[in-house]
Amino acid sequence: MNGAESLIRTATANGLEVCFSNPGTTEMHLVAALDSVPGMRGVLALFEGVVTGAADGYGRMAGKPALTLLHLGPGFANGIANLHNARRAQTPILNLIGHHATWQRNYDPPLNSDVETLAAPVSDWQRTCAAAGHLSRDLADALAACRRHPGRIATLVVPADAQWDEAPERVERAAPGEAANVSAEAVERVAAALREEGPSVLLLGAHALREAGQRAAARIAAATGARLVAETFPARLERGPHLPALERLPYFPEQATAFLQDARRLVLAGAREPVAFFGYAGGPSRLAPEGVEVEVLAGREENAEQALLALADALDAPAAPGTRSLEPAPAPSGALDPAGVAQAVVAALPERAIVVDEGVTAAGAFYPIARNAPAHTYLTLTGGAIGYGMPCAIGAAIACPDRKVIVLEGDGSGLYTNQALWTQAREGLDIVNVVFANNLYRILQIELHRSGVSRPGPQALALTELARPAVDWHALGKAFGVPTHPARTAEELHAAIAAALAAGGPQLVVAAVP
Ligand SMILES: Cc1ncc(C[n+]2csc(CCOP(=O)(O)OP(=O)(O)O)c2C)c(N)n1
Repeated sequence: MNGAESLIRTATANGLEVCFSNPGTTEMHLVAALDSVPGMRGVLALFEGVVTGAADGYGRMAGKPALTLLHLGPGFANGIANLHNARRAQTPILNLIGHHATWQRNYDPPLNSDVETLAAPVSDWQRTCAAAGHLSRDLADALAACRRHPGRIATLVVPADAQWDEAPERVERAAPGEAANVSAEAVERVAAALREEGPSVLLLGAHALREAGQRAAARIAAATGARLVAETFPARLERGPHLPALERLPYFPEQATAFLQDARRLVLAGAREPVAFFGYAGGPSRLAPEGVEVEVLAGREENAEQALLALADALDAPAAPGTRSLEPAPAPSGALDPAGVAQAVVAALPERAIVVDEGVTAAGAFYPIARNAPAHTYLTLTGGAIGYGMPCAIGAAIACPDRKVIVLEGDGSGLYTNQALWTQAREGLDIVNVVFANNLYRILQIELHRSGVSRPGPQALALTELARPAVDWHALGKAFGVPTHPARTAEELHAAIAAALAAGGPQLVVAAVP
């Protein structure tokens, strides 16, 4: 058995099943090991940003890491933006980066680079393997690092000679991950604060947004009147009539501050204290207004579900409320403004769908309108680096083959990683991509306006519009082997999504947003 086989055997023996890949010469033995060792599904993506975005979607939905297989420093560097998003999402991912044979690296060949430095900012754990005999232990250590609650990114650099040299048969086991429980004192302190006078906001993030956390939060709200609010960009939020209708902290700082204005205290469960996404001249960084007490129930890395359950019990809170009755969603009609778009998507949304939202301005009304949608899982862009949507859907669809995945995709964002469509087609994944073709970076035009540029000049306009030439999304879908459907009104969008869902497999709905 060579080192590459030892590595893949260790991965499969520890329950890993998928390797999102874009390999090169320094990964050939790992590529070959996917055939000589059974049990690992290799999935090719044509750009590393698709590899890492897919691993993010997989990790969010599977609750365990996928492997990525990347080609030296430059290949890894191409995947960094989506690893940045994944790190913000606290997604478990195990990166394998092939490298030159140890002795070859000394000669500084063209693809040589300081991969360890590139990996550091997006890796919670990293190691460069010293020899084939270490690979099983290295992989098990990397996996143990990924399993630290709620999920981490581990990067293992694997020199080519470590892949081809002989390795022992022994397969190492990775330590299980454990979540750090919140102390009884911390729970009691927050319970005491919540018993005091004045309105409270309970801000939920990370695993507090899974079902158990939300149910416990609903009990706390019933006992104390606290307002239940989701962080602005959750990695994974469960929604549906069986769960409370969470509000969501607004994106723009002045809206978020106004939203929190009347609160006396802000209790954080798995969420950070909210800060502005960007600083604006004269604007705030911290969003909680002066005078709002901030209480941390559970930090981002603690067990927020356990903390919420313990808090509900400490407050003698009643049982979780039953199923909410949904208001009938308004029938989609008229223009493809944000409300029309959201109505069309919600009306077509199947039970248990996974919605990946990178729709930027066009999808701005989806969250509030989907309050009355059937049960679904909602994934958002956690780190602000656009180009995650269609790749993330690949991973979500592979992790959950019995569920439909719907991507809400801005056209500008989608063009960063449009090669994702090819992998969706090749793997036959049940994904409906809805692209909002406004031929603009609309949000940047809004930001220009907010920066005080009321009449942008020709250069500023040229850097924020995509219409010359407009991208032909139908041709793009065809090029990658994905059937497309046009939509110009909310009625057409609803019908197109319904037809795409019924057809099955990857589909592209091109919504001509005004
Ligand atoms: C990696 C990265 N590059 C650039 C940006 C800056 N940026 C934010 S939104 C945006 C354009 C989004 O356009 P689109 O997806 O078409 O949505 P729209 O604003 O039109 O609704 C850009 C370029 C970013 N956030 N991330």
